[in-house]
Amino acid sequence: MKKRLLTLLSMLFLAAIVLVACGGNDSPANDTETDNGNGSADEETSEGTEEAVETVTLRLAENHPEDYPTTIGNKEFARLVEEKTNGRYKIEVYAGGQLGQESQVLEQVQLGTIELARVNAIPLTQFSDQIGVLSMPYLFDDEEAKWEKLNGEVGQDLLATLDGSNLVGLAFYDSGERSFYNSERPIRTPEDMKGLQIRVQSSELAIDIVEALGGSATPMEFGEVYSALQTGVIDGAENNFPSYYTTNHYQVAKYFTVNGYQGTPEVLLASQSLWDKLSEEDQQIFREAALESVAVQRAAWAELTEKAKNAVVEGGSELIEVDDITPWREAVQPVYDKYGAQFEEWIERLTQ
Ligand code: GTR
Repeated sequence: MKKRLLTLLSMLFLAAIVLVACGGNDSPANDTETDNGNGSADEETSEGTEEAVETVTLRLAENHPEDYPTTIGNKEFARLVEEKTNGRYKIEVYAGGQLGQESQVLEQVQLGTIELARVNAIPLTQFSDQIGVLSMPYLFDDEEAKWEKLNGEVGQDLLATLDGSNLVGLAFYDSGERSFYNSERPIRTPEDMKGLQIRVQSSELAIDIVEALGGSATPMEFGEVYSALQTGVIDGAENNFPSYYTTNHYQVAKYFTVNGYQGTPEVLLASQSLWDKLSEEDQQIFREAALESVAVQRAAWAELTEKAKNAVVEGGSELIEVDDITPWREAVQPVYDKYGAQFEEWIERLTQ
């Protein structure tokens, strides 16, 4: 009996030795590479330390040039994320539409092949039936009150309406007010819009607004507007002073009607697939960094708006000031008839 037990014990001992010898690679001590799969993981090991600090590099798509206010905001966001995560995350900003036009970028962010992007809120109306409230004509009349809301709880709740679309909204950036411009004639009242082919962003709401004002709406990518104006495919478009200036649209459509009909902001977005890979703490850091970058973006916005307004006038643009917006407000009433009920709760929360 004793002998049998001894034989059994020695067999077990031998088996244990064999197991240790073969299975060694699975031991965590040998696991030198930690791939958490977020973006491209360039492993940067700080020399001299035993632990490998991995830097995950993420791409952020931006369709404006390097020194445009949104790009300045993106870079501040990137700086803050890098600082707050002690270099675990590095965000590279691809300005000037290098990663594609806005709608392509949105698709890629949804797929997770681009991790971050700054886009305008209008194209997002395709993915949230609530966020369009921000593009309702003549909705805001107090800029600072608007920004208090957008930077606060209402803003975060509105961004959360993107849930389920594979997009995660982090913060809003300033985009001032949009007005109409064209190459044909000065527009003073909605009647003057009749018969004009006006480019809009891709959104049913944007089309509805132009049609309510009597124009013909042509959805088109931002990057195609300059040549469409130049060749006469369209007569006009609408945007804020900084975009009108930096795209050189003012050189091919000189009549700018200052009717600030829409105050749609910009949005800083993350892909859902990136988001799901971040720890809760890191998600918090990304949100905080996005919100903290808003002040820098808005300061740059105010500066460029002033500069752009002067520059387009110097460049030959004619600014048509609209003193009385009553006829414009009245003309967009059909838009309120169509969307008013849908947005009721948000209109209240944003404007009261
Ligand atoms: C700009 C905005 C861009 C783009 C563009 C457009 O104001 O910053 O992201 O949406 O308008 O009209 O397409």
